Amino acid sequence: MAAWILNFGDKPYFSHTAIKVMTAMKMILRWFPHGDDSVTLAQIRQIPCVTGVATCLPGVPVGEVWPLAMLRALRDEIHAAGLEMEVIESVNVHEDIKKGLPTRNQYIEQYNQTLRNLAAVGVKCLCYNFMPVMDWTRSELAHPLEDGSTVLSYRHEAVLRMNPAAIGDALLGDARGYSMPGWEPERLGAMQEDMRFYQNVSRETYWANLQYFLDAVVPVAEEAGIFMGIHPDDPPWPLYGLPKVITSAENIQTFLALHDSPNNGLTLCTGSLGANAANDIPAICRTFAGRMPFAHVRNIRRHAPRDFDESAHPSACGDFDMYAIMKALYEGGFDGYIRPDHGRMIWGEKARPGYGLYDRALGAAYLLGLWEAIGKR
Ligand code: CS2
Ligand code: MN
Repeated sequence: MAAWILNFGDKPYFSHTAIKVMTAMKMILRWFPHGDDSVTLAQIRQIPCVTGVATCLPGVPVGEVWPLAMLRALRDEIHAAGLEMEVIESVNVHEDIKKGLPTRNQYIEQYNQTLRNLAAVGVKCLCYNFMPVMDWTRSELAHPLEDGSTVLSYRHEAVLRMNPAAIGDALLGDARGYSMPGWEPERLGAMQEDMRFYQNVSRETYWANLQYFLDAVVPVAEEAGIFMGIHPDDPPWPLYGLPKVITSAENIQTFLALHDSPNNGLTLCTGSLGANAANDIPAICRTFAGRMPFAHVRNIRRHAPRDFDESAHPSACGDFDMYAIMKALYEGGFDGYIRPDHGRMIWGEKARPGYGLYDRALGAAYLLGLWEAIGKR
């Protein structure tokens, strides 16, 4: 475990706890089991150099222990297809934990048991988020681009005009029958009440609730050998008066310091953090690469400070310099898992919005090409 020092703004950022997840980066793809995905493991196996999947047990209600027998069966299915199951995305955090209710202790214990069960089937990295009420937000799931493809898009005014439950209904209606992670039907039912609850929760209290969670789960993750990576808030700006935490380099630094452990890290999501043009993604990669077990790398095109479309992965197709991002990860010593993130829907594919095979395969190949070229300079 290397000690490392990096400059963060004018303050040096020092940590004894840079992680060593693996000896080399691994390219993976997100995949949903139990028939909840149009993409097969056999197809993923044929994308050059993709070694595994980030997956989940979508049927287990939020807060309950993920059963060992189901995890074993899932691992065996993935291994039989010639792929690894080293990354889980996501074990969602029960709303009572985020709200700081007395009942949180029981859900935290169950979270810890899930961590132990994940370790028992060889999982090394866990992606989760701490967004109140809703996971990611978009105004449209099939926004047409000039090339005839469709993408997820976000228009701030349109989002403000809709109430969150209506967004949930609209998103599920456009999801072709696939589950939309983060917009589970049980969440939608409780949404109005949850929204009201958070109007009286300050950011300070919310940070304290996050710290309480970390203090309870990170020691278990350490024992289990699991690297946890929190996913940034998507989009990274205030919405509906809800507290937001993982939105900027400063907040990432605050978060990592809440519980300083190699097992308490960040899932980089370029598309989430980068929606705010003030976030310098290559700088964030250089600064925190040692605390990132997992990276979601995709591109977006901004149309206004708070309006954007997701785009194809190459730099030329969006606002990000993907070479600079991958170079910063490489030079920062990143040795975790990378996946292409949401892709366009192309070539007539009918898949879960954002999670088709074709454009994500193009994304993986492009990112691997950049990585190889950077390594050979
Ligand atoms: C998002 C999230 O990164 C993504 O693909 O769409 O659903 C993400 O998986 C979660 O926020 C991670 O917990
Ligand atoms: Mn992401």
